[in-house]
Amino acid sequence: PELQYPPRLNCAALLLDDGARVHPERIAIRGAQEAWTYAQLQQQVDRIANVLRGPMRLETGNRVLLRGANCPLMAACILAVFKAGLIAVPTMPLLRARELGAIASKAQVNAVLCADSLRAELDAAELPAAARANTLCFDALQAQMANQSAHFDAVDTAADDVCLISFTSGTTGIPKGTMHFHRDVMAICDCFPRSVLQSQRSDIFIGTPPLAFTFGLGGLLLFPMRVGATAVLLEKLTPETLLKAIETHHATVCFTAPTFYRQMAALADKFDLTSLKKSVSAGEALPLATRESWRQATGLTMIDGIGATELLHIFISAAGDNVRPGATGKPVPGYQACILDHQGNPVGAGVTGRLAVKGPTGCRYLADERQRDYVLNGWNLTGDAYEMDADGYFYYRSRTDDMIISAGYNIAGPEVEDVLLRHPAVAECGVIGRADEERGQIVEAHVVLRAGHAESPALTAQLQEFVKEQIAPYKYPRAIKFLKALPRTETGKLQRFKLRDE
Ligand code: 3UK
Repeated sequence: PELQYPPRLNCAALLLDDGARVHPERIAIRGAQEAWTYAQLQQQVDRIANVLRGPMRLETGNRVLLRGANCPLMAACILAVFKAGLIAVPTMPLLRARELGAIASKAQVNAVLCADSLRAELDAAELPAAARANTLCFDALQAQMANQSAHFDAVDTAADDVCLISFTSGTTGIPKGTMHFHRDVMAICDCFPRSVLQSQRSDIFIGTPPLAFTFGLGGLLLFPMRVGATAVLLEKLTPETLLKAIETHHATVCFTAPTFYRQMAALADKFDLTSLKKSVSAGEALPLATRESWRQATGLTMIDGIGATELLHIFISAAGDNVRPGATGKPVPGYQACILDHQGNPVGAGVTGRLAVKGPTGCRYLADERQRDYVLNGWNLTGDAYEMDADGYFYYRSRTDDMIISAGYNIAGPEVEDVLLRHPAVAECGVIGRADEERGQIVEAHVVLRAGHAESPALTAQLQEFVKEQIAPYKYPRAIKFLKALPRTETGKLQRFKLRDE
């Protein structure tokens, strides 16, 4: 892909102002109530930018903490921060006061824009005094917008000025801030959506990931804008309401996590999903069982893609006929990937090792103490154990830290999960290693049963047999625990550390 950008670049000027000039009347964003054309979105964004640079007195490079569920105004706030030459620090809607305080102080935020419904946790958070004094809730923001001009000239920023500080959702619970430039925003729009997704102007994007998560920021705002398509931004979606919304809005592209697709597959026959052409799964490994049930329910070949906050978006993926069962895919054009051993040397095909990635959007941590762990000679180490086949397809095994070592065998939890998910009684499951005197670790499965099934010693034995029949018997779960629900992050990731701590 052509990833050369001019040295002076404001990503909002390119995404928004170009769109508003070329196709002002196309619908840019639909919310629960409103629908904004590109021209209307531009006016909203410009009014917010005028509030930021006028009454809020912010200066180029200042940082703005953003807090809101997916809705048109939240999208406009993010774009306004970019356009005004400021730095967006989006925060996940479910974060608590303590986490918000940590982010505000780590990112040294100068101001806050916050949805009124998410105000309580913000009020309880410890914020830098200047940011506290410069906090606007959406109601107050809208009142101020009315007094501002609907025109704002994009601030002339450098392509490598930081415009976004994104915090990792943290399967470990400790959020890390990562910095991204204006050109990184353009680069993700010009990689995965062009070569793998092949998005078009006629597309209608929908899905669940929050705009505060770069999976959602790209998939539900930046990618549609890059091609003049429409983004549907809805909050509090459930598998059922997302299916309904796909039907109502005639959505063509869906972005969500594997666990959502699993639940949607079971309900899909109640909805008209014929508009849907592409479904993208990311955030955690897509079990083959989920890929297959989604295909049975909708006829669609899921587009799996691995992305990371550190690298901004998806860097290995495959679509359509290029999908190979069990593999995430190949490096997205623009990116390179390889597998390294513990010394940092490349390993051959069929050997599991550490995934290393290079591309236009490398990791830059805000506090650089972890930089050396993530980036080695320009290669980004994502913390994932992967394997490559002779044709260059990449197969996910587990997080590097989550590999289970039992009686000398390496066992990847997700492989055992994929088998368990094929059992008719199993709705969700998570497999971890539990410390064991004799074997070092044993495989322990945490299972959520489907409605109509009850736990029993007989079912436990049946599940264990089921695994032994399909994969090497030493991988079977020696312990099985039944839960009502699995602990997950707001981004759909299983929190294995919580299963281990139980
Ligand atoms: C895991 C996957 C297997 C993997 C993300 C798309 O998830 C995103 O970013 P995070 O920083 O987490 C990164 C880690 O999540 N992962 C993500 N996708 C997959 N594992 N298969 C997948 N398809 O461990 C990775 O290192 O929260 C995803 C776009 C933007 C993102 N930020």
